[in-house]
Amino acid sequence: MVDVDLLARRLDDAARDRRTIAKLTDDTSLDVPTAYAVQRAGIERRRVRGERPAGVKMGFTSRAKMAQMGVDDVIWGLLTDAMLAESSVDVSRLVHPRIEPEIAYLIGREVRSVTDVETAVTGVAVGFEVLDSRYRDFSFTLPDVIADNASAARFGFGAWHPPRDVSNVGLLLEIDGRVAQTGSSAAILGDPARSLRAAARLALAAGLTLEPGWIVLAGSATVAVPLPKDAHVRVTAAGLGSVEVTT
Ligand code: OOG
Repeated sequence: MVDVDLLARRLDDAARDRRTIAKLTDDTSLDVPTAYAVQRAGIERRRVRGERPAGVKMGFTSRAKMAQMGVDDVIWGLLTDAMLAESSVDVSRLVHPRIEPEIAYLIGREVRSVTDVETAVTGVAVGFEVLDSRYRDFSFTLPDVIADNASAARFGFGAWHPPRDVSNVGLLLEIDGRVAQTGSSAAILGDPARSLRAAARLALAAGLTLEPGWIVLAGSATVAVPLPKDAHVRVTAAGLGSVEVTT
């Protein structure tokens, strides 16, 4: 029997102590459903500390990311209010942070079915996600990264715009005025709206509903790049403006 709470504690302690650990699968045989149980137990620990759920993040929704991490299935994780970075990210609290450009959706009302999700969206924005794997060298298998809440660490987004077609918008990630990555939202499952529907489907299957005020991060269109200290980052999406963050 896998001790789900023990594994969740290993990951949670590593994040709080800012250190990496060996992959859980090095000494435990972990399947995908059990890995999600570990993820949920980790979120529960955060909830007990007073963090509140703030949305859902999708992962490995683009080929670039799948190839970067050697993993080939869409995954998801939960965002909490403590992960929201308004204008700065304190990288000294993270181990080996990386940043990636994203499309963010704002959920306006409870989503009770997958077909319901697009009409429940009240805003779309350019966003970013800061990843920080709790595993040594950012190296993991699919169950490991699921258990680790899909490497979620921090996230942010720009101004909300009325819902619109974002199936092919140009994305630009700049660090200190230099282009770090460029891509198209079309890299996200062909259309980030597919990722949004997948988020609703996965949440419902796990007995969760997307709630009003929740954010859905559709996943990166590009590889993630190291997020250095004392950096100024700008992510721009054509027609959606920019979001900036300093470290
Ligand atoms: C896992 C998270 C992947 C994305 O956008 O594909 C992800 C990782 O790469 O550490 O969030």
